[in-house]
Amino acid sequence: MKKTVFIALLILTALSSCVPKEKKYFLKELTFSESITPEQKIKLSAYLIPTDQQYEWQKLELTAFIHFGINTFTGREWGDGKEDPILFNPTDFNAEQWVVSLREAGFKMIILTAKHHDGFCLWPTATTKHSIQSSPWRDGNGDIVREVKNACDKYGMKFGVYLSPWDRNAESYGDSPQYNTMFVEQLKELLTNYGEVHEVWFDGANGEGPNGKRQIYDWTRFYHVIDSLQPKAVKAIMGNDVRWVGNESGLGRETEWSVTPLNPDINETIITENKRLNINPTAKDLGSRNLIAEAKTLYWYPSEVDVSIRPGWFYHPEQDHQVKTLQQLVDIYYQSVGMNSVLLLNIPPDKRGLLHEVDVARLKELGIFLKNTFENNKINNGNIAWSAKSGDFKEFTNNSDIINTVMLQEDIKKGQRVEVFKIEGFINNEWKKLAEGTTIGYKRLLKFDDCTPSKIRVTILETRDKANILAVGAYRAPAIAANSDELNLSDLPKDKWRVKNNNPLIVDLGETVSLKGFTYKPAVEKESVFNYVFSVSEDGKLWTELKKDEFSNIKNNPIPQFVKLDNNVVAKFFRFETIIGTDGGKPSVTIDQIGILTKD
Ligand code: FUL
Repeated sequence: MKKTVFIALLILTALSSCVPKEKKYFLKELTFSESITPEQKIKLSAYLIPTDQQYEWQKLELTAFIHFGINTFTGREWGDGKEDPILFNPTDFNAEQWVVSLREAGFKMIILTAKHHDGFCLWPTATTKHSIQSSPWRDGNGDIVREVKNACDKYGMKFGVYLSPWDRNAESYGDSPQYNTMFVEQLKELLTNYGEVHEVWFDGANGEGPNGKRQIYDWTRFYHVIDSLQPKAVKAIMGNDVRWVGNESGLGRETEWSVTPLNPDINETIITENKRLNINPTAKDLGSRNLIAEAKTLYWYPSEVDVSIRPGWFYHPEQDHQVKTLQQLVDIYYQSVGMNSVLLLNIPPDKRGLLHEVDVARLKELGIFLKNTFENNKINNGNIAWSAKSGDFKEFTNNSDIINTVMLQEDIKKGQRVEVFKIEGFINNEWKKLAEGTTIGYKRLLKFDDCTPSKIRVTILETRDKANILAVGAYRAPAIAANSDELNLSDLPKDKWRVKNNNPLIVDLGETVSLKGFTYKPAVEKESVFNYVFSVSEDGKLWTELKKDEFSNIKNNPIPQFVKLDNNVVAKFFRFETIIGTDGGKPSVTIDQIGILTKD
């Protein structure tokens, strides 16, 4: 009997929350009582809202990632932790140069890789010798974290830290309690000695493979350290405030819900629940009605789009001509900031300790583009908030200006609600559809061809509860000149190549060449090669092994891989053997995926 009364009370509490008049909001997390209907769940989900930290973070829109460390000096993407700290020696380090370029481009925060997977610490730490204290830079007395933080403070830039949980150097890694204590010490150093920190980024990567060390992280303890030392900071990726968008290519989702049953896999309950719902950060659907109907708990867990301005996360001189074009950056901006996400764009400093000239120039172009596009809202009264039931619309007059972009914002402090909307323009006395979409959230940007409507009409077609529209904007983005630099993946044409064996791939090049390296292009939607051996031969009988290595980070960032050899090698045959793939298999490779480099 008592139990029945209790359940009834629970249901009543949940249902009373469905009454909008009460304006009962749920901060960051909402657990449904059992036996409420899917419709009621949807209505409640409309009242889930971000914490202050999450809201402040979302408003930054543009955050810069800085991958800098021992890999900058070895040319690798993932160091193995055995690198000699002596290699770390930037010749012209200047954190202010980074901050000034980034600030001009519109960035509001910088996240620095204080420690990447190689375990090399960019600050003097008491936890390991594997740090800049053991490097020749500033005779071991330097502190990169301090200098970056000082530069950020000087120019009003917020500061965040990336501290890799996976550590290939720490001896204790894999001995869970001991390593967790070391990791907590590292966190404490970073979060007590450098002033305010606004984001702590925990990478999910762990490339140890099936036979590697297994570390069981104490996430609850890590979270507690952050929350108590830096209450304004958001915890990202393996943290439960900010979600990884699910790829490293700069692609947001057309339908992007910040309200989702997904949380990072940090404890058994969450892992089991994510499995039951068949969701993970790469899933296409993280917030549909069907998913919510199945969910027990929902979180405010907004997406962050991390992508590098170059193919790699670290600086490699051979990628100087592969810095993303302005068009690519602008597309990324529309697909991230314009799709209810924060853009975390990586700009890796070079061996001098400076952002490279090409990157600086590109940042400048991006800053100018964004300013030129978004500084003038062409419609009137776009900044007056309004609310809408499904089917409601609002019109805005345009002062005869050409437009090609519309911006919509929901007031996410009152939840995320809009499910379908359309935008029309009044052109030659009739309404024409300019764009349509699903979610809005914090910000939605939509592009269409240049036109000059005398007014535009925004219709909220479906919404989970009364939608709160904060702002509407219409803009003219300037045209961007086309750039057709195609990436060369092979210096040798393949018409003379003869495949001698498929797995491992053995190829007769048809001529003897002086080989300088090779390329590997991951196949689309197929398992990629992770560990490989590359060998060559002059006669197809006697083989020389040239490289036995890994394509670091290829799983999350499946871009063409360039492998340069230390010395030229004469060869008529090559053999490419997969040791293990990114999913533990042994994927075969075709000649379409391999290129041979013979030029500098
Ligand atoms: C990945 C890492 O493995 C990459 O090296 C890089 O740091 C990227 C941001 O996250 O998971």
